[in-house]
Amino acid sequence: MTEQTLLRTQVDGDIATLTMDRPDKRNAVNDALIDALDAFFARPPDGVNAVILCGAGDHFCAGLDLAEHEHRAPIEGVHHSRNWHRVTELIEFGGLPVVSVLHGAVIGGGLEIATATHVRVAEAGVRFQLPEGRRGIFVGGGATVRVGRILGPDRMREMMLTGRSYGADEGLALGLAHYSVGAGEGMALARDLARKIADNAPFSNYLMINALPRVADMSRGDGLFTESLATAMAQTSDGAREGLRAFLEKRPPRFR
Ligand code: 1HE
Repeated sequence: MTEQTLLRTQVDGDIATLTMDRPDKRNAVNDALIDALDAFFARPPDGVNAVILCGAGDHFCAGLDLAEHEHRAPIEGVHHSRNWHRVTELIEFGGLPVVSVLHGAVIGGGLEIATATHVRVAEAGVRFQLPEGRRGIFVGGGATVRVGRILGPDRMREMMLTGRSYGADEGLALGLAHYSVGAGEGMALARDLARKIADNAPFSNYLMINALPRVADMSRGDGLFTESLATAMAQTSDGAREGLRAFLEKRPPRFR
């Protein structure tokens, strides 16, 4: 199967919808699928300003393809995990805002991919779970950092030790999701949110995506200084000129 068929890409105006399309395997992520995500986010089509990421069939993603997870030497395991880190960092920090529609299994590596996206819409029936303990493995696609920072290490540890799963409303309360909607309602909301985000000034979006989590990693003083640099860059950009002019002229801004 080619990369294109594992990850279906549909571009509608300035919004791209990516569908992980391996429903017979619950969209489990094999090397070809991670390569297809890599290829899209490394070189997104020109003119795309927001992305929607979803899964075909009844599940978002059942995580790492366990059938491909043959015995590896330790160094090969490091390379495999580092590749997931590279691709999930590209999703999170590549500069394109990503809205994910989460339904069914959002398990293991599926949750690691989901937490690299910026806006997460969870449908009723979703199942957030980290079952690595049951498989004799450990998270390797960024969960210690991303899920750990959302839930806190204490709650993440309990989640992993007991293999419990959280649903949409719990995920909303805990921060795994930003919206909880009924079954089948996620895509409509995702489109609406992607439209709003794509209508923002691109440089402002870039700063939100990149500056906020980096500032959270800094000391207070470094964070405040970085904020000043970011705001000065934004305020002197074409986007600021257009955004402020549009406000004064009582019309919607046109950034592109
Ligand atoms: C898979 C995978 C997979 C399904 N790798 N093949 N992730 C997990 O431990 C989750 C494993 N999957 C499940 O628990 C269940 O499949 C589901 C709850 C997601 C769905 O259940 P169900 O009853 O709808 O489907 P199923 O019958 O279990 O699976 C259908 C097929 O998908 C079946 O293949 P078939 O050839 O027998 O039809 C399954 O083998 C296949 N399948 N999930 C490979 N994950 C960067 S490190 C990340 C570490 C992790 O992600 S660990 C967590 C892995």
